[in-house]
Amino acid sequence: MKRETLSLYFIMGSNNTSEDPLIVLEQAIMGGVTCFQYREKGSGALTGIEKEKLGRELMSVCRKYQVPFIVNDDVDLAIKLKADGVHTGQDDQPLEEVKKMIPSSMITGVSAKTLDEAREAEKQGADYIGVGPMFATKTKEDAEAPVGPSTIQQLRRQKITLPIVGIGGIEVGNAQQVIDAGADGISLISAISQAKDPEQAARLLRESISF
Ligand code: TPS
Repeated sequence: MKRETLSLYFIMGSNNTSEDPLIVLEQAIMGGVTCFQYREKGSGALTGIEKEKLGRELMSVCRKYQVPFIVNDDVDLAIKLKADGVHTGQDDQPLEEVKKMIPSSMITGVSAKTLDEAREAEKQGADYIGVGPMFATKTKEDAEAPVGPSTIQQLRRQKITLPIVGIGGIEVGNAQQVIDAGADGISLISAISQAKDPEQAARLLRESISF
């Protein structure tokens, strides 16, 4: 995948906003979001047919603007919707198995924060890794302690060449640190989904980073 696709990688599920997620996503894309992940997780998350319906609707917003649509964790849903990609965490299905289920054209992303996890992701053919939490985050209920941008710097020093996005607690004031550490982009939920003006929030985030 092109590294530029990861510049401003927005993630959202129905419980990350009090507004209509379809409108939030469209505004965020207008503000410069380059990639989107549908992550329907945590308290009050939709399941079954409702989860599928919202996924379909969010995907059609992405398609309108040619922004890649990636599904978190749910490989079956990604296949069913013909999503552009699927993202898995270390506690989810191993990428090796996921790869056997999906078309070879589908983007695969993995959460990784140690050198071993990053090397494994690379070996299994991940297209990118998400490294974090960079900073303290309230969004992920099971989030571990922040690992900081220096983790990305270390992965680069150890010759991890995969595209990397930093994630967790990223906002305008700390985004450039993540890029300076060697990331290809920033990934975030609340800085956009909880913003009063998601379009402006996305624009300010995009303007706060340079490569
Ligand atoms: C690309 N993850 C790590 S921290 C976090 C999530 C969802 C919360 C961020 O929220 N990398 C990618 N996708 C993922 N789903 C993860 C990692 C896992 P906030 O920006 O509000 O702090």
